[in-house]
Parts: sequence; structure tokens; C-alpha cells
Amino acid sequence: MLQACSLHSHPGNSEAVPRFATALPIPPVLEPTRSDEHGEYYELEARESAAAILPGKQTMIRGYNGIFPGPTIKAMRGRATHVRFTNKLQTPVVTHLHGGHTPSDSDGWPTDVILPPGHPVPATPMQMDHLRDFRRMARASASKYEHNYTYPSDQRAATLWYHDHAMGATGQNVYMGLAGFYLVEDEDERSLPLPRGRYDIPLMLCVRQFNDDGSFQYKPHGHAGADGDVILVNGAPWPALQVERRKYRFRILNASNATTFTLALSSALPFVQIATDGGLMARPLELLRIPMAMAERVEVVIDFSAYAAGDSVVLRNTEKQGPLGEIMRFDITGPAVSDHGQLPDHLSMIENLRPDAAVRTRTFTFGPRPELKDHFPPIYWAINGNRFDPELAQAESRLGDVEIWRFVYEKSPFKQTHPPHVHLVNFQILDRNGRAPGEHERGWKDTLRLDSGDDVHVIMRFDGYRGRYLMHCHNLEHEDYDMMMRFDVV
Ligand SMILES: [Cu+2]
Repeated sequence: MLQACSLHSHPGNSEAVPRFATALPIPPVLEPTRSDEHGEYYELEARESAAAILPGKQTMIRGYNGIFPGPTIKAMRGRATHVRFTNKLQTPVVTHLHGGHTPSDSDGWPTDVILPPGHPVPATPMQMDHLRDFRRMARASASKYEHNYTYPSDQRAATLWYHDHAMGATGQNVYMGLAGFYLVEDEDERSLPLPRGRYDIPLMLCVRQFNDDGSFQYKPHGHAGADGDVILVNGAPWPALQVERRKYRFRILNASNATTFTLALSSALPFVQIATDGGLMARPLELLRIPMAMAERVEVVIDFSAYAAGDSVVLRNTEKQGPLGEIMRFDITGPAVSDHGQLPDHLSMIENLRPDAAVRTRTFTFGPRPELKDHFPPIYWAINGNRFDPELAQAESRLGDVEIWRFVYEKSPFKQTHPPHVHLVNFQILDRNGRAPGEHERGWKDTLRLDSGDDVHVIMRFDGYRGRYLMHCHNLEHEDYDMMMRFDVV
């Protein structure tokens, strides 16, 4: 009964969308409007525009600079990025740099919204439910039409992403297209013989549902989460990429609202994973399958010299059968190309945080609000039984302290993943259900997969900035309804 949730029962139009017929789009890299000794300056505008996603149809999107994914921002470690952000939509928005080591006032607090010109009233049903709080909070902190964010980018090279984080509307805004890559580079990484330039490709994976007229069909299924029956990579349905017979680096992001993936290649050859959310791992790791919860990133190298010209290999999702079991296709072309030879045995130095350095352990339980736990699907989500209160910190951590946080998901018949995401800092996973973490998650992380029955310890150091920050579930509809928590660094 419980498994027959509406989340998986809608009729699909995926059979009507041809697979591997569209060339993989690569989001353009955004050019700064100027540079000086304080860093690079960019302009981003959230606006509606028509996108060609399905053959012969147009889809209205909400896009950064009118495109989905938004333009890629490339930052060099230690060079700050200043983004002047303008809202041309008809709904409040706020932007968060996911994985950014960012001062609190640029972190994109959910009620620090940027109001749209002439439409200061919340627009989504979820926002209407938050209306009273929202009006009070929005009055206190909203800015009109534009806001300047500063991202110091003083952090390891890594694949980050920026996306909307507006209270009660994040799910809809991201589903409509408000997400883009932000890549931090550094000298350590540049000194390594890794594929670069056009052989270094970001892949934004997500699922979407469409109406017959081509518009997005945003269905949050109560507050279970918005899914879909079409897989998009960089905004294109089941695309194909022509590849040379050499190594490529792929920066893979699961940007879905509520869908997990487990990646595999149809050839049964392994990936070589080189990075987690927070950048390079200590050494390359051969893996046949890589699980990805929402908002997690993995970087892999695939060596297509192992294939013959004319071969094709499909990037699969082993969690699903049929169309949702396939993501995109690589079509191998041309003669073997010499690249850098072997990957280095050693990629990066990773400081292992030691449990005995931790000053305390805090436990956070993820689940429905206790008084509503028998309602199915759950209406409200909670951390430690509490809904999000922007005025109340549920944890205060001292700047510089090392802490262990334990994330618990008590066994539940509702088997949705709750991926905890911590703003400001990266963590390391100490153990997963009393055992070592998965090989693919041994590195710096900011988001982790938490499935029914999971009990995971992570360790982190609260460094860099004081202020208010968020920890929340990265199922975007859970986050909107209200699986978020304020913590303060003091
Ligand atoms: Cu959740």
C-alpha cells in the first residue's frame, strides 16, 4: 500500500521523446564584466525565456541569464567572485552557492529574498502557506530587484553549483531551471595531468515531467518531491556526445529535486572516480557503480581509448528500468588519440579530521513531524521533530571547533532519501551504519545520501566565517516543507 505512492505512478510521456537524438549541450562559461585587485565581477539575471528542450516544442523556463542550465562561472582559488544578481521574474528568489565557503550575508538565506519588480507577494502554494512568516521576514530582509553576492572562492578546487533557495519555492524555482555550475580551480589541480579544456565536461543530471504543450509539469506530490519521466543532461533529453578515443573528465551533478541515481556504464567497464563534492580525492578509484543522492557531485575519468571507433556506451542509472534506466550515450569516433597517459597515483593531500579532535557530537534525526507521522505521504518534514525556524538556531558551534554530527533516518515505510546538506563547511564521513563509508564518498563532502534506516557520523571544522547558516535535506520539496535547520557559527 505505502509503496504505491503517487510519486511513481503517473503516466509518462518518455516513450514519445527520442533518446540519444540530441547533441549534449555544454553550458557557456560566463565572462566577467570587469576584473580588479578584488576579483572578478559578473552580472546574472533570473528571467523567463522559451527553451527548445523537446523536439518541436517550446518550454518556458526560469533561467539564469535566460538559459538552463545557467552559465558556468569559473573561479580561481583565492580570487573573489562578485555577482550582481537581478530578479526579472515574477516571484521572489534568492541564490545559494552550493558547496561555497561563503560569508553568511552572501550565502543566500531563504528569507533574504530578492523581490521581483512590482510583485512583492509570494507566488507558490507553499509560499502562501508560509505567508505570515514570510511577509514578516521578507519585510525585514528583502532587497528589491537586485543583490550583490560575494564568493571568496578561498577553498579547494571543486565542482560547485549555484541554485535558487527561496523559502517555500526552491523546488519550483529549481525545477523551472534556476541552477548552474560554479567551478573552482587551483594551481595544485592544474599541475596534474588531468583532461582539460574541451575534455573536461560538466554534466547536470535531472528528471523533469512535461505537459503535452511542452511546458514543465511541476508536481510536488504533496510534499514528497517533484520527479519526472524524462532525464535531462545539461537541459537536453537523453543526449549523445561524440567522443574521441582518449580520456575525458566528467563533473557529474545530480540536480534533481527528489530523484537518486546509481551510475554505471553499459559496457561494464569501470569509471575512475577522481573527486567528491569538495574536490579531488587522495587517489583515483576504479568503480563499477556510483550512487548519487540529490545535490551530490562526483567527478570521473572515462578512457574511451578502450573502445573501438563506432562503439557506443550508455551512461546508465541502475536504480530504474526502461527509459529512466538510461541517462545519455557516448559515441566513440576516430583514431586513438594520445593524451596524458596514466592518471597519477596520487591526486591530492587530504587532511583526515580525527574524532578525538571533536569537542562534541550532535544528533539530527530526519523524518516526518512526529504529530503527523501517520499521515501518508507526510505533509511536513522535520529535523529533530522541529520545523524550520529562521529565528532559532538549533546548534551553535564555535569558530574553529571540530564537531561530529550524526544523521539518523529511523526506519520508515516511506523510503525516500533525505540527503543532509551542510552550508559553509565540508565534512568527512566517519562511518555509515557502524561500517566504513562507501569508497565513492571518502573525501570532502557537503551532502550525503541518507536512506531509510541509515545512521551516519560525519566530522567537520567550523572555520572561515561567523554567522547564521543552514543544514537541510536536499530533497527540495522536503526543504521547502520544512526540513531545514539554522545553525550559528559564533
Ligand atoms: Cu528529505
